[in-house]
Amino acid sequence: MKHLGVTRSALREAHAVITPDTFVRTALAEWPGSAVVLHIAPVIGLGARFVQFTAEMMAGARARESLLGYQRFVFVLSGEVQVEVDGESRTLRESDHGFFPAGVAHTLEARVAARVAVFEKPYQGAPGVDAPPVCWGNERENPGAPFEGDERLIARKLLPDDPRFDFMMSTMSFAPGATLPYTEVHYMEHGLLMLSGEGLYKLQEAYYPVQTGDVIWMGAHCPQWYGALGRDWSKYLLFKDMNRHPL
Ligand code: UGY
Ligand code: MN
Repeated sequence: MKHLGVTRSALREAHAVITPDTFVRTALAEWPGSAVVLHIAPVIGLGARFVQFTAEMMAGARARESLLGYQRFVFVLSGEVQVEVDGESRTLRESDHGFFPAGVAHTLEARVAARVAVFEKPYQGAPGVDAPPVCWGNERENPGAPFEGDERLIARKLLPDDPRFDFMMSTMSFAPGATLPYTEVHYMEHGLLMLSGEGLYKLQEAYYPVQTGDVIWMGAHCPQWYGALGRDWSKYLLFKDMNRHPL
């Protein structure tokens, strides 16, 4: 697939599929010593209101909070990361995740080489709504719930479902052959990372085979549907803006 410029990566006005053969490593001031693959940025297609990147941290690499004050969600894909925040110290391993509200100082230090999925967004406050707290969790310990009653499609919410948060992170796990119940169209955006398995994603009018490691951006109102293929469950990590009036 890498030869002659052939790739599954595709960019349209309201969606993108970005496959690992096309990843380009760059650097961010907050992540010295880490290679950063910045998958989704506001300049994509019709525009995104968040960023999604993968930080590839060498052992000993140290990162700090967003210098521009953005809130941040991190999900450890591999390795071990020591987090310091508010005088608390925690070791995050595979499938552990953490949320840091806007402006909260913290550090992330790779104890061994680590890969971390990161999502950042400017916080959108709302009158009378308190700021969200620091949160932790482990995706594998999260029991989740059937999505729209389908036992073969399990949704796990990785943040509290509460109006202090202006976005939700979740995983969606599909048994082979399970599908989203219908083609969704919604004003909220998604950033997606395929954590395991394979399937077929419908985005606008196109169908894409997708597999572990692929990233998808779905812009506002992008028609979207997924069906799982292969012999094993597939799972993706999903960002979605939530809880705020769009005007
Ligand atoms: O809830 C959602 O928006 C989710 N089901 N979308 C998706 O998986 N593309
Ligand atoms: Mn959706």
